[in-house]
Amino acid sequence: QALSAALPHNANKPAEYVQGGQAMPAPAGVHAAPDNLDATGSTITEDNTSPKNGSKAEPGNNLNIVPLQKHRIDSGGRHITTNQGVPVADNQHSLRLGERGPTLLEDFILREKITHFDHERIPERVVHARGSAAHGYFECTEDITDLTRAAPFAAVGKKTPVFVRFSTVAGERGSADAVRDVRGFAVKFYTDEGNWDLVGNNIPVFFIQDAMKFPDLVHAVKPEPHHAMPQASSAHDTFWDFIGLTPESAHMVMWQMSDRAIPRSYRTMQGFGVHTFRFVNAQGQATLVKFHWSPVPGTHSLDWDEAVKINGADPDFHRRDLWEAIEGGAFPEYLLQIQTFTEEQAAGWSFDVLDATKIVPEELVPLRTVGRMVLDRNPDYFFGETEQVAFCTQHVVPGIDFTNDPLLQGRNFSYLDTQLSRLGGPNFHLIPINAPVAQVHNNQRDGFHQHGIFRGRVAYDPNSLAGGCPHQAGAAQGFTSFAEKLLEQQATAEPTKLRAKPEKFADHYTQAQLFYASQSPVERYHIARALRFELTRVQTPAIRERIVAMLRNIDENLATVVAQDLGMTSLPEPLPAARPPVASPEVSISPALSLLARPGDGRILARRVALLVGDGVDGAALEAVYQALVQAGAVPRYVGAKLGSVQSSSGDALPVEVTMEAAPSVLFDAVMLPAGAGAAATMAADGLAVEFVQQQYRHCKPLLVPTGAATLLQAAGVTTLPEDEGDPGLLFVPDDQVAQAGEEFIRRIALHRAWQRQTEPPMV
Ligand code: HDD
Repeated sequence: QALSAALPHNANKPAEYVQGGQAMPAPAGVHAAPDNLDATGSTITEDNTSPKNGSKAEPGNNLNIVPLQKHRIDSGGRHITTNQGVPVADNQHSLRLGERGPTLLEDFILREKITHFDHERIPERVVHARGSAAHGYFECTEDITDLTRAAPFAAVGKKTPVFVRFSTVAGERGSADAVRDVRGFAVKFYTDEGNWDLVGNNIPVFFIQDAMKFPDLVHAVKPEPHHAMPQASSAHDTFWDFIGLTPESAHMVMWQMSDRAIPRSYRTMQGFGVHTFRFVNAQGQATLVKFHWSPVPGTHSLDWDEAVKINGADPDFHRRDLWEAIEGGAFPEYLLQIQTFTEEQAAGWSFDVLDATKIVPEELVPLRTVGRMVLDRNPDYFFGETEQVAFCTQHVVPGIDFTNDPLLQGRNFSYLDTQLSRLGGPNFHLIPINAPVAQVHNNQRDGFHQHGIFRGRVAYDPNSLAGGCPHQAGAAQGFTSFAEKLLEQQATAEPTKLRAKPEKFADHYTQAQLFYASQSPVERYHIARALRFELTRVQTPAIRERIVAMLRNIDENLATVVAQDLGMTSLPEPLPAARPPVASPEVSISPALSLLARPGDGRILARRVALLVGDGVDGAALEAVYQALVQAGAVPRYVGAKLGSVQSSSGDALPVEVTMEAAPSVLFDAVMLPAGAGAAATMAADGLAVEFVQQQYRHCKPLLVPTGAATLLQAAGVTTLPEDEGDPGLLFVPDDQVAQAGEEFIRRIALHRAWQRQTEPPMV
């Protein structure tokens, strides 16, 4: 019973999850499925047709990407055919001259099959190759039509379908998920006025200020070209060489060394548009805007020691988490928050809003929530959707416009360009996942893999032969670039062609200082530890020293700690700063920059909880805690030494769902030690169980400890119990009260981690 309650549920794919002909109900507390879903789920029928061919997507009623439906293929009940639709009688044997003779060239079935296979790889993305994606919708929750005419914000309650791809940056397509890296957060809005791609990251700033440097940055962080190592890691000489010689990266490096770079889940990280963009309203008035995605479950990260081990235990950790959360109905949800300001306001600030290495502190311009995004459907086909989706920063819609941020301007060239080689030509917009919901009409023709069958003899504009169609939309309906006037001071210094940047860009340290100063003590410790790890792997002492010299411009204490950790006997001189930090910045402490500032909504949806079991456990107590966790939307698992079942103290069989060997400690967010002194004593003699508890403790996770299980805790080396010092992650419960402990355990799990437990070196 317990198991069936936890079975995967996805209201958007009723065809896959039916019981007795009925879609399974969503567990309590999760989002209800959108109400206008296509009842056929993922199953294609012959009469599925695409509204794209005929009608325009109805404004405000484009919740589902209905056009994708016609491309979904189910082969249930069908026979194999060739790509020409010819039924294949035998798919096991090639055509040969006698049983022991040569294979015949005539075998077109074999040749077609092998040829297709030989060509089934495409180039991986040059960066962000490793990623995972999901469908969902964006819902506008506040009227901002005074700021923008962009279609997703046309009315409160309007829903726009989205496809979101999360990624790491440096690793190759098959690399591990839990590496220390920036995460991509790319959102494609299928608006009824065309596609808008907001191609952001989980960090609000970037390493460089000008797109001109991007190939160098990427070459520095990717595996070194002579031996192609290391994979998916910035901990090597070329990366830190580049950083030490590129002081504008100082602010970003603080973020990258923080726990932001090892998120617990794609569901628990923020997203940022990074650049300053422009909103334009129906009257043509513009406002500058920064975009933030804030996860409803809060911002949570891993511990580095844990992340390293996860990459061995489950390299697909984040991909699996996203997939399972959606299948289980715990739909990832983010608020869209904006910061808006005028050119004049921005001109008065000590930093330049065109500089992608700077944030606009929330204390200076507060966040305003204008919408929410819910991811409620997994892709059907990884390659067809997640791999072939093509995000381009230049995909904007009326109401959204660019600024002159030199990084953004360069990106606007790069993304379309890269798709040409990645997806094989200029028609990648016809690949179903990239095709807009809005109709496409223009005079662009031909190219590899053209799908359209254009009618008529006119493919030019202006024309009279087709009545002038398709015709220009005009400023009221069509996209018009904002008629930007350069600010007075820029306009008077007569514009000339030059390769240079504005003066404020030269301040590289004020906001790096702001970030570091705003971190909690444990976050600062983790930054120092990350720098130690990365620089210890750097082989060239001069590169390490240059980084410490850079750190001295950020925080003297941080520089000292890192230098000591690297065995340096003296501190190098600080790097010369191109411009001294701002004497009195607008904001010098920003609590919002700490991960702890966003603890979440207190729910523990999709959190994985291990309940250790062995012979003699108190089955009734376990079952009660298990059910409480299921009710809270978590994913409990009975974890034991071997599959099968254990015998509870009352003689019942309790299923072992996973083993400690196949699903070690790092794959769980919390653990309940065995309820029952006998079971605990047996486990105390099992190295795997001891290690399981030890690592839960070391990684600061919540532990529910029935008093009878103290032996196992001690065997794990947890001898000085910090319960008296208020460790909120340690919950001791008398053996006879375990059955009632579920609720309290859930509260502790919602706190995520008891970081105060961490010692240097680790206590266990
Ligand atoms: Fe980029 C992919 C985010 C700077 C050039 N980038 C890519 C993706 C994300 C970002 C999330 C993966 C999209 C997906 O899931 O398919 N990139 C950023 C952010 C940046 C940034 C937030 C700084 C603010 N990127 C940047 C610059 C350039 C590029 C300055 C080039 C001048 N990025 C690319 C690319 C990629 C890409 C080469 C590789 C694959 C792709 O575009 O589709 O064009």
